[in-house]
Amino acid sequence: MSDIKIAVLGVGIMGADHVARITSRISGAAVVVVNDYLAEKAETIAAGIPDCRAVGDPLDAIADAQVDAVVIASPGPSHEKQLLACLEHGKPVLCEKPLTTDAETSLAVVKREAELGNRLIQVGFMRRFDREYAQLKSMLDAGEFGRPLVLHCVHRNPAVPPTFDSAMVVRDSLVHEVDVTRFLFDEEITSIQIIRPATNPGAPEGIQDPQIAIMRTASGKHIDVELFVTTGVAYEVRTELVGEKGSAFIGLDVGLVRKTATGMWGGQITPGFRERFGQAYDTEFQRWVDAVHAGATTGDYTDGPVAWDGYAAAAVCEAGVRSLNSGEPVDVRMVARESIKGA
Ligand code: ISE
Repeated sequence: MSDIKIAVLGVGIMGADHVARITSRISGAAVVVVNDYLAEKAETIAAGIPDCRAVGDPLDAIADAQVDAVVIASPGPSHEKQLLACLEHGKPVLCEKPLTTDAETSLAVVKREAELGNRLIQVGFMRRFDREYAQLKSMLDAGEFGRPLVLHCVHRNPAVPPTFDSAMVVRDSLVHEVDVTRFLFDEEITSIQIIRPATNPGAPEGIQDPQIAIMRTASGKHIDVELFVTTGVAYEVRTELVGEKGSAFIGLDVGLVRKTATGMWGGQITPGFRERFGQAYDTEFQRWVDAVHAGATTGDYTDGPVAWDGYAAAAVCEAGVRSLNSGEPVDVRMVARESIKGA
């Protein structure tokens, strides 16, 4: 079977990482086109890959006759236009979160995909492919904890880019726990409250950090999340699930533990999400490429979270940002999935 020829749009930290992943760690695909708003960056990356070109306009890259499938790793505000172009050209696409920047435009993308018939859009919620999350999900589905009741989560970053603001803590970081909740519990989140504790004196001026999110699902399950994105220490993502017959904890992330003659014991911290979720990204991409190969016969070019999951996450985050401003619990406004045939 010949390789799927991929265009990668956006070669910042994540996009460049995906180029390296497709080129050297997964099988069945090759990067043939790269695009970035910084043309020089795209040209440098293309020059390092055999038979790869830099293309200046992302819409030309999508339309390119040589391109079979697209990876969108460009900034969120470009996603809507690029996704719609992928749909119009019938090209399968793996889109980094967010699907689009708001629920309304995400819904428009969901509807357009449904109208056209084929399932072409997969969203890059990579935690679903992490070994520990996947194991937790299968144990939960096998009934090992009985009915799940509560999820306690911690999401800490050592630092964030200077452009980060309080709403981005919700849209960029909490969005992963939103997806994890929907993935584990198989139900929608119906309300969210963001609590603003005393802020970290070390956080950049004006950013509310830490934040505590409290969410509730349709059947009344409780989720709490500590978000703290300027700890100055390590990348830490932990999740504890509590059910009627037991609990489980993932994300200890300890690796090798050593003891030294100084009387200390310990290991190494994980610096960032690329290290913590490297295996998850590799698995996500391999499964997506395999699904794209299979899609010609099935009409489904995805194996993971789809456009609907991107829309649902956007709707929860939108309510989260409203709560961040008011301090009150806010109900999530979403259309019913059944109201869109094929969503
Ligand atoms: C970042 O954008 C990500 O997507 C990471 O997975 C997340 O952990 C981090 O908090 C975000 O800033």
